[in-house]
Amino acid sequence: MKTTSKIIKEIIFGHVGACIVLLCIVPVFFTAYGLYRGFEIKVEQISDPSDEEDLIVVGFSQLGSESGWRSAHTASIQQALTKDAGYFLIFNNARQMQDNQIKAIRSFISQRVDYIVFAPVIEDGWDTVLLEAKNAKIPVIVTDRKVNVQDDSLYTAWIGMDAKEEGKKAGKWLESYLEQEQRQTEEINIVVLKGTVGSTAEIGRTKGFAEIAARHRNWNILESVTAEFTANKAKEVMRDMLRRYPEMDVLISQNDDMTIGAIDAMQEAGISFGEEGDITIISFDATRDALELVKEGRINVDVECNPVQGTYVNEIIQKLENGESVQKYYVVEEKVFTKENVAEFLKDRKY
Ligand code: GYE
Repeated sequence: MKTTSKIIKEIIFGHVGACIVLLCIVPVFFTAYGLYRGFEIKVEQISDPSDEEDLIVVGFSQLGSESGWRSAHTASIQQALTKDAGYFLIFNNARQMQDNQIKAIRSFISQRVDYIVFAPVIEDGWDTVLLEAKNAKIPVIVTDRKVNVQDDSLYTAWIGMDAKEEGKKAGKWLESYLEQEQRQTEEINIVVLKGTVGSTAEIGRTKGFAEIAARHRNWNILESVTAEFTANKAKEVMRDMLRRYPEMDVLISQNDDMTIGAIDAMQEAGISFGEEGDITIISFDATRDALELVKEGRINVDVECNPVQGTYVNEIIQKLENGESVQKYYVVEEKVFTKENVAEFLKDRKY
């Protein structure tokens, strides 16, 4: 018969023994398994090169996600440079900061990507980092906004819009609208919501409109304020301008998101706008949401800016891959939308 103390000893030593055995076996097992897995991975890499090795590696630095237009632009690049089309796309969102874009480009260089695609937040300040890309022999494709560099050979190609022409189109529309309304001699008070200062869209749209405005002594630009291309900021700025300028006749808003923010502020203040209202609205981009408002006559005119640029990027890369030469500048096609012509385009508008 076992004594109580024997039973206790057996339990303790039995479990301790089992624990010791387990403690010895488990690490041995995992080490062996780890070695086996490691070995397996190595073998896989050597004997069966992964698909990625055949893909064209593209680093894409997007400047941010401030607007509906920007989402459409990002989607267009992502939809063109897919794995099925032969690409491995590394995406980076710089959240409106040039420094972040410079860091992203440097990281693409150190990863030795095949191509760098980027949408620069502002025009200035790219010479150094683009020279680094050039020295690393990585072609750079600039999309959307422009870069202002000393040496144009720092990038291979640019795809984007004619922002100055867009500004002119806005001015010319206002010219003919006022004529039609027989208000050519009336004093016309204008406020401008500008986009990101120093960006191509802001520089071009401002210059283009100013060129037309210069022909009219009765056009009075009361103030131009940046709202950074965002709806929230525009609502804030517009609230303030409506208080300060009760005489406002025309709002020029350099993108649709800001227009939508400004409309919120006008509604809040009980001020009428659009075809039937007191304030004439001129917008840019022509995204779906804004075109709905054009259709309703709440935005008078929307000057299109085309974000569908991914197909061009793909075409350029394919040509370069085949050793063909590419154009330096590609300008996308753009229209002007009013209540009269918007319906036929709205039905196919994806963004
Ligand atoms: O108009 C605006 C944006 O650079 C053309 O950037 C682009 C502009 C576009 O976020 O909505």
